[in-house]
Amino acid sequence: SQNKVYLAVDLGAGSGRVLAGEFDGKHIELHELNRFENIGLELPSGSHCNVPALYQNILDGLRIAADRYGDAVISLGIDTWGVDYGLLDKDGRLLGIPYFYRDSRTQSMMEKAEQIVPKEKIYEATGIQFMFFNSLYQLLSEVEGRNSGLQVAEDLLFIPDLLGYWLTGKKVQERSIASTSQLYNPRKNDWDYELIEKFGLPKHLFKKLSDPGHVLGGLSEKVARRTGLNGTKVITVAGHDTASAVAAVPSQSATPAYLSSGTWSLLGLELPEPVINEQSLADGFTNEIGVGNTIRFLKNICGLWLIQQSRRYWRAAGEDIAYSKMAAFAAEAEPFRSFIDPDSPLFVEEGHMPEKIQQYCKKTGQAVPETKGQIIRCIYESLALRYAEVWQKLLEYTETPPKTLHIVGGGCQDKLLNQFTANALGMQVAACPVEATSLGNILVQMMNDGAIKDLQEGREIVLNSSLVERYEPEAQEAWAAQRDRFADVISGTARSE
Ligand code: LFR
Repeated sequence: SQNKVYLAVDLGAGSGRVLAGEFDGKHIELHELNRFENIGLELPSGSHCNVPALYQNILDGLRIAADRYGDAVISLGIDTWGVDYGLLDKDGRLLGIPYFYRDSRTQSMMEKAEQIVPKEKIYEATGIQFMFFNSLYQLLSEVEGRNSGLQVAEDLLFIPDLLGYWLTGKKVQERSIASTSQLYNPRKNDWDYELIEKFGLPKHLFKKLSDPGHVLGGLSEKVARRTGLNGTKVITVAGHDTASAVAAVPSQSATPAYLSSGTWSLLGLELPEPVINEQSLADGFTNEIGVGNTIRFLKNICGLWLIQQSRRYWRAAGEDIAYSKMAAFAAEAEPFRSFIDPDSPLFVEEGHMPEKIQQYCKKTGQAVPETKGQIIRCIYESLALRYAEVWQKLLEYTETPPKTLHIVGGGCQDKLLNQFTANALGMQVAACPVEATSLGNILVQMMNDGAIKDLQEGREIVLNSSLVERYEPEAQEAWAAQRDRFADVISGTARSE
C-alpha cells in the first residue's frame, strides 16, 4: 500500500521550509518541498516579520506536496520560533504587521515590568528565563505606547496559530508556543491571569489553550482549491520550534539531555515537572512546555548567530564563505587563543560581529583575533566552553545524569563544534537529526493519526531513521584547564541572563 505522508511547516527566525515526511511503517524519510528565507521588514514603525510572504511560501510548498503525493497526504502541522504574535480584530483581520522579536520597542520594558511586579514574582509564576524579547515585554510596550491595535484586538495569535488560522479559519492558542510568552503558568497549566491583569493586558486575549496533537480543522475551501490538497487536516503540533525539536530527540533516557543548535543554542533537560526556585532563577533556567506537557528545562545561549552574523559581515565585504569553509579556517587556527562570552549584551544586536569580537578580546586584555580562522575558532571554543558551564549547572537538577548529549538541528552538521562540545563537557555527544524540528512536528501528527502510540515510539523511529554520529571527549586535560581560563575571562564582564 501507499506510504502515508505528513507535511511539516517549520519556520525559523532566519529561514523556513515545508517538508514531507513519508512513513513506511518503520522509518520516516524527509523530502524538502520548499525552502525560503525569512526576511524581516524594516519599516518606519520598526522591525517587522513578513508573515504574508511566509504564508505565500507555505502555500507554494503545499501545492508541490499536492502534485507529488496527492491523496497520500494525511495532515500538516506548523511550528515557528517563539514569542512573536499577531493581533486580530473582531472579524479576524490582522491588526498591523507583526513585529520581529529583535525589534527595539522592548527596550527598557524588562525594567518597567519589574517595577510593576518584582522579578522573583514573575519567575515564580512563569518559570521563564528573562529575555528582553518575551511576548510579555512586547505586549507591555504596546500598553505603554497605547497601541491602537491592542485596544481593539479580539484575538492574539502566536505565529503558528496565526498561520493555522489562515489555512483553516480556526483560531486556537497552542500551549507550547503560549509558554514562551512569559505569561503562562506551568504549575496551573494555564495563563497566569494575575500577571496578565497586573500588566494591564486585555484578559479576553488569553483564551482556553489547546494541546499539541488535536485536529485544528480542514484546509479552507479557498486554500484547498489554491493548493490542490483535498482532505488534508491541519493538526496543532507543538507550535514552538524548540518544543518540536526536543520531541524528536532520539533518546531513551528518563531525562533526555539535548542541545538544539541553530541561531540559538538551547541547552537543557526534558523534565516531568517544572523546577522553579531561587536557584533556577539565579541560574537563569527556563521552563517551557513540550509535547505531553513535559518541561523543557533549558537555557537560551547565543548560538550560531555569532557565526551567521560573521559570515554576513564578510559577505558584505565581498567574500562569500560557505559554513564548511568557515569550519576549515577554524580547524587550522591556533587553539585557545582568546575567548568571548557568547551571551554578552554586546553580541545581541545585528551587525559588525567580527569587529565586536575583537573589541571584546581587547577590552578583556586577551590576544585580539585577526584572521578569519582566529575569529571563528574563538567563537567555536567559546560556545563549547559556555555549553560546559551551563551543563555543570544543569547537572545539579537531575539525580540521573544522562550519559549522552544529543545535538539536534542545523548546527549538528558542524563536526568541529560537535567535537569541541564533547571535549568541553567531557561526555559523549550524539549528533542528529538535522531536521529534528520537522520530525517532532511530524511525530505529533502521527500520534493524532494513530500511526504511533506515543512519543517514546516516535523517538525510536527517529533513531531508526537517522544516522547518529557519536563523538567521544578528547584532550581532556587541556580542555579542563581552559574551562577555568574561560570562567576567569568572562567573569569580568556583564552578561544578559
Ligand atoms: C529558537 C527559538 C527559541 C526562542 C527564540 C526566540 O528558534 O524559538 O526557543 O527563545 O527562538 O523566539
